[in-house]
Amino acid sequence: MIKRSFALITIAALALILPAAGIAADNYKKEYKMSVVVGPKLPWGAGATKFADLVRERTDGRINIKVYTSSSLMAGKQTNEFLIHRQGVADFCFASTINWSTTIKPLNLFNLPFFFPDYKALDAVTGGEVGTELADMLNQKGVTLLAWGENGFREITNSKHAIAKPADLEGLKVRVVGTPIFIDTMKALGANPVNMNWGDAQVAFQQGVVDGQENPVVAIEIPVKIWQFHKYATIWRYVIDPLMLTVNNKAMASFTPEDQEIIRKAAIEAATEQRSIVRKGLIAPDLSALETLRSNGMEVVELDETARAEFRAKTGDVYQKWTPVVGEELVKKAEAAIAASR
Ligand code: X2X
Repeated sequence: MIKRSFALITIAALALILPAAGIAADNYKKEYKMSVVVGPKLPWGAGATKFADLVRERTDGRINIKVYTSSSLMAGKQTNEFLIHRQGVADFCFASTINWSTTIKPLNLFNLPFFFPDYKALDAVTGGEVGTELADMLNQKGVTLLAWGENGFREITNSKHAIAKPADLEGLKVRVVGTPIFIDTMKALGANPVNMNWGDAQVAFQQGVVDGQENPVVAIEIPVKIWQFHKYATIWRYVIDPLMLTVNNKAMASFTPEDQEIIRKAAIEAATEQRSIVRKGLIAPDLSALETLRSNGMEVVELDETARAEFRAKTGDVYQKWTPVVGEELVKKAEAAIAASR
């Protein structure tokens, strides 16, 4: 009897030890890959580097993450990022919801035109039930959302004239990401959208192949010195672009629980810092980021709520068409969270 229970305990102990041996740190890869669409100097790319550095330091070099910037893991095609992440080509990503929304339709929530009024509304949505549901959805598709970072509210710039009312967009050739809802929104506003990857877009601005573009002020427009190409900016907050710091589930499961914890904490730290960097100068009373555009010669139009409502009305059909694609329930929950944040 004693012998038998001893044997059982031994088997039980082995059962505990053996799977753990499968995730010993000696089995780690020499390099883990992290994908980022933009260059290393932008706050978005710098946030990824910060995360990789924190993980390397805190794991004493056990987990070595190399950041592949400028869409290099997907040969420039930014809308393929989720696919290569899911396949494990990229173990980690610091990714825009826009670039993944072609594959994961509910992420178009953030692309609904004139849906999010401000940062408070955004935080209420990502930090609440909707954020959790989106994280669960990603998890089912094979990736873990570690933290929300931010690209920001996307503001339009162009080389032709100031945009203060929808009619001002008529016929303007505007570069957008290759994501269908952006084409619908720009067409609804009377513009002539052209889709292009970010790498090609910067050359297109330079050569004047397009008249305009839309991107966040602090995260993109200031670092790329958009005033070199465009004289007019309109602050219209038409869509919000959160970033997701993620890890492939298989890669995550290959790390020890201690290292997983280090990864989770580092992600929250790096993404939170990145988010505060890109919001700086964009929230009244500190609107210094808009001053930076002006001091570089740009004419900046800030839409008030009445003017913004006109643009929103013009894109009503886009909202109608895309709500079922996102999911009626999810849109309703987001609307409730936004209303509660007022
Ligand atoms: O391509 C863009 O405009 C960028 C860099 O903002 C995104 O990846 C969504």
